[in-house]
Amino acid sequence: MKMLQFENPSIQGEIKVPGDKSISHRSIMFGAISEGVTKVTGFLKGDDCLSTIDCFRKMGVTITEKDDEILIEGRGFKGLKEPREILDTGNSGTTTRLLLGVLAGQPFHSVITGDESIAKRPMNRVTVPLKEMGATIDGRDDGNLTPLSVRGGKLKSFHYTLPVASAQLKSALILAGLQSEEETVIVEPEKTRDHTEKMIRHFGGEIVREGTSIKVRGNQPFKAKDVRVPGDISSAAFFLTAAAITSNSSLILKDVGLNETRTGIIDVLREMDADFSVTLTNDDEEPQGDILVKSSSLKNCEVGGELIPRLIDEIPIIALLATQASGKTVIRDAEELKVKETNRIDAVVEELQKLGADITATGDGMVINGPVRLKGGYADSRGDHRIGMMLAVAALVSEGPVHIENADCISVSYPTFFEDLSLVAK
Ligand code: SPQ
Repeated sequence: MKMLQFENPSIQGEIKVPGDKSISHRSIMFGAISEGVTKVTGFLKGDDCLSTIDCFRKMGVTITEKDDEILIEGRGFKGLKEPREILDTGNSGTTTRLLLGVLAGQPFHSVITGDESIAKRPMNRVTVPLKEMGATIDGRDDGNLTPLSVRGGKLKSFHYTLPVASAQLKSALILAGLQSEEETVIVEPEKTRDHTEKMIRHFGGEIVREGTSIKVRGNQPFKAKDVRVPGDISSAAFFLTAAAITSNSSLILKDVGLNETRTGIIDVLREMDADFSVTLTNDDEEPQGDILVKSSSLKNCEVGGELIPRLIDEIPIIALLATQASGKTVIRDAEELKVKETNRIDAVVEELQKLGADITATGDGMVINGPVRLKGGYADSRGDHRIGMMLAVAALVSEGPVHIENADCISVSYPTFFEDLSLVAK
């Protein structure tokens, strides 16, 4: 149990949040399927990304750590080996789903499993289309739940409209499509994070986007190329909120990733009248910049539609932000929250209610009335890193202490979160 108590705190100074989780996973995967050695800087050494490293090592890829760099000795898609052991994806949905796409095209047998939370997350969104492409996949609940066994094979040409806006599903199908003899066409209902597409181009491959449809050819050679991972905007979101909701705060977040498919939180901060500014420091394929954020007088907003995929992981912290804003904030079109590490609609609403927030669940989101001075109390991360960090930030605006059950899970995406919080909370 972690106890946090602050007396009129302000958030001051400068921090650099750890590397982007989505890009870190993909840097290992693309490094592994390329020819040559890829050097990754800024890699997130959180449990989730370490699970990805572990799985690729089990398929014969040499991955080493040198100072702050990760070196991947790529083997190409054709050089991956049948793993002797079970591939353990831990708590990581990204590892599980993207790996299924890789394994679908591999002419060997493998078994994937993860932790208790992964065992509840739906995999049929990925396994059903991968089976249609030609892979043999089985598991609990007719191939929906882990452990899953995969025998990959020759994959055929495929045209698929995604039933949900999911970057993991899109990426799994792209990774399978890259191993097919023919072309794969994927249509997204809404644009989701495009790190996989950017990685393909970065490693010398081709992928074409026309409106909502994405076309990719199989059998493309990839050449190793160093990757710089920017700071994770999903991690930065906790500190952006911390500074905006406390008095006398002024915080600089350095080198935060600003890929436009991920910056929905910036749009929400603007909509809520937050006092912040962004300075672009690197304008390459994965742009990054510094964000200065100050204490803010916040107003309510509406979050829904196409914005949802651009901030899906930030909704727990946006809910907290809304408790400190004047008026009624409505979050809608976010049913996907129900199949994350926890049911994040229930978890956010029930845990924030315990601390004294005026928040109600709806079928596809939540409604929050503010501003409310939180009381503090006992709450539970439920094993979900983003709920754990949201509760820790809630302690900054609570009268009494906040006790967080299961705070250890934060290490999946932000191992140094509490150190960084104590560094800037004055
Ligand atoms: O990897 P995991 O556990 O699914 O992580 C989460 C998170 O909060 O860190 C979701 F629970 O992020 C997903 C995100 O929600 C990471 C991701 C990606 O890297 O492709 C895409 C999103 O998931 P989805 O299901 O919308 O594709």
